[in-house]
Amino acid sequence: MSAIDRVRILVLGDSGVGKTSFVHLAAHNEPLRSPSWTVGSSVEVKLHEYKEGMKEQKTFFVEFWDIGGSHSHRNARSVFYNPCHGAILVHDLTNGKSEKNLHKWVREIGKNSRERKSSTSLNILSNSPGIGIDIEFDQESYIGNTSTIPYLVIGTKVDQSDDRKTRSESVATSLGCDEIVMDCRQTRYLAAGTSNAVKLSRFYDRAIETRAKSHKDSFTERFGDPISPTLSTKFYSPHQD
Ligand SMILES: Nc1nc2c(ncn2[C@@H]2O[C@H](COP(=O)(O)OP(=O)(O)OP(=O)(O)O)[C@@H](O)[C@H]2O)c(=O)[nH]1
Ligand SMILES: [Mg+2]
Repeated sequence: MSAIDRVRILVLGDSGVGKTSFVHLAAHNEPLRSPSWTVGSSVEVKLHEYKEGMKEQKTFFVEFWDIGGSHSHRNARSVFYNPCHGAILVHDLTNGKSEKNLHKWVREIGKNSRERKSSTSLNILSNSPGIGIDIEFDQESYIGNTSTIPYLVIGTKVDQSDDRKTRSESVATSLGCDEIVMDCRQTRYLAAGTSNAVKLSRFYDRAIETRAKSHKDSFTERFGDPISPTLSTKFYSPHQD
């Protein structure tokens, strides 16, 4: 039997927003009654069918790397960031600051990615109502990551929030990704067939494609592109008429 491939998803956001609660629900299909504060990171795994029902269908392990959000542990977190095939950004709908802070988490991914090049300052998310933020960050790695890894934004504690749509959509819109608004203590928010379940499944599929692409890129880096003109000429021209 062949081994099942794994895809690695980072779950990021401020302390107390509900990352561990979300991951538990997504991985076990049942709510976590009394989560404790995550120190460092914890990993949960679930099986996912890539492109279910299609001829490309294949089973993968999705690894959720649930990173403790405490500010005091930020320096120790970098060890968890590589490799990263996708990121779930979690904020608490009752705490607007946790949404604004998502830009810091995106920046942490950028800072800890492999490629570090020129530094610059850009105004990211500035088109979003209420979250115009100037950020000093590593432009190449930020852009590299935003363009190469998929994101999903989760707004938690919808059961306690009145102000749902405008806040939760803005970061997701800026990143060009889907969003899910939910109560992490209720199974029905991720039930099979719901639009949330479809968004999650689509996100896992994108992460799997990102992983496949990064594997192909590192192969190409080491051995060259197997279908590049150079290789074609070298290996096939002697057999041509
Ligand atoms: N009402 C409500 N409470 C929630 C929801 N999600 C999480 N909680 C509660 O919020 C608290 C913090 O949740 P955690 O899942 O531990 O948060 P975390 O983001 O993992 O926090 P750190 O591990 O410190 O980074 C817990 O008491 C959860 O039960 C939700 O959707 N609604
Ligand atoms: Mg936690």
